[in-house]
Amino acid sequence: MNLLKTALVALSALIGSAGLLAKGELNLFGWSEYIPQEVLDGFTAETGIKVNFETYASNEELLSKLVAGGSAYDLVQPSDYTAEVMIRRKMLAPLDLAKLTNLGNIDPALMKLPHDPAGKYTVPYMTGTVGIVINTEKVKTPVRGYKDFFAPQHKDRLVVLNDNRELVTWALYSLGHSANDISKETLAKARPVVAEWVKLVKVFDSDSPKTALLNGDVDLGIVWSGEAAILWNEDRKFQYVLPAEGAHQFIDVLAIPAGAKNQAEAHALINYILRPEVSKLISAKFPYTNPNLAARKLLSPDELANPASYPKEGKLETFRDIGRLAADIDQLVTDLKSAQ
Ligand code: N2P
Repeated sequence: MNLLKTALVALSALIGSAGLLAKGELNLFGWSEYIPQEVLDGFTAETGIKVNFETYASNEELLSKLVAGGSAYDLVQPSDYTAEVMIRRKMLAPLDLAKLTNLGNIDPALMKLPHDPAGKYTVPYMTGTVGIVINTEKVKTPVRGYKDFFAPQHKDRLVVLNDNRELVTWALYSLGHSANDISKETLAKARPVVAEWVKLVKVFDSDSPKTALLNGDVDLGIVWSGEAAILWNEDRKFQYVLPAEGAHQFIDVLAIPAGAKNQAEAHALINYILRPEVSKLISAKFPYTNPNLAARKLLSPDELANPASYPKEGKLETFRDIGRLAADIDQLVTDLKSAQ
């Protein structure tokens, strides 16, 4: 027995010295088109920690995968309001802030917000807005808000996010409500508006809505600001407008699911992402609004002047946890889309 043990120790030392033994790993579940692979590769090269990376395209997809269990994620990337849901349902592990030595780089104005008032569970990753992109070579009439966007003459010329909460919020804004004014009554008012709108849309896409605009399939979009920023960098004909009625501002965060097996590794990746030079790489590839003030100092004047990444003005609101009404929203949009 002892001999066997000695042999095993010798064998693992041999594998370890040959660099064959993994120095840990972690399972990351993040938004698609948001975390550059080169950042994960850089982390692995430095730490030896392997990152298994899966992606999703909506907060609802993240939540349902986590609730279904089975997949053992160590690091996830919810939006503010979904982190709020997860904290309420005790789905997140408290962070060990002592391990996050680079946390001071984050804009203090984005810490301890209502979704995580004690700042115990979440670290801002990127923030952004949801707004209108217009191909100004194709669209000559002014488009200032949702009502202009969803005009009958734009039928089959539109791409919008494939996101139920977003779609219903735009309808609420067009009716004069604010983003979180969600009740059975306001949803009943939003329903006929959404019913008309879905008939006009050509493409629903949350992963890469820029693609339909770039290849000329559509002339207008309602997209995440980072997608609009990429379009602006490609061609100045793509203009970004924050809808006059009101626009959604999101703060997407990094968080560790309760019971995650590889929490030390997850903390290491969060702290790596918080480094200014790493965060700068994220901005270069996915030009959202960087909450890391030390990283922002490293961005070029051109990056900071991108009107989609760093909008100058806008009537912005964040989403809140709306409890069971989230299921009503999903039902409403699913019904209306399937009636198509
Ligand atoms: C990235 C999606 C970004 C953010 N593809 C949505 N909150």
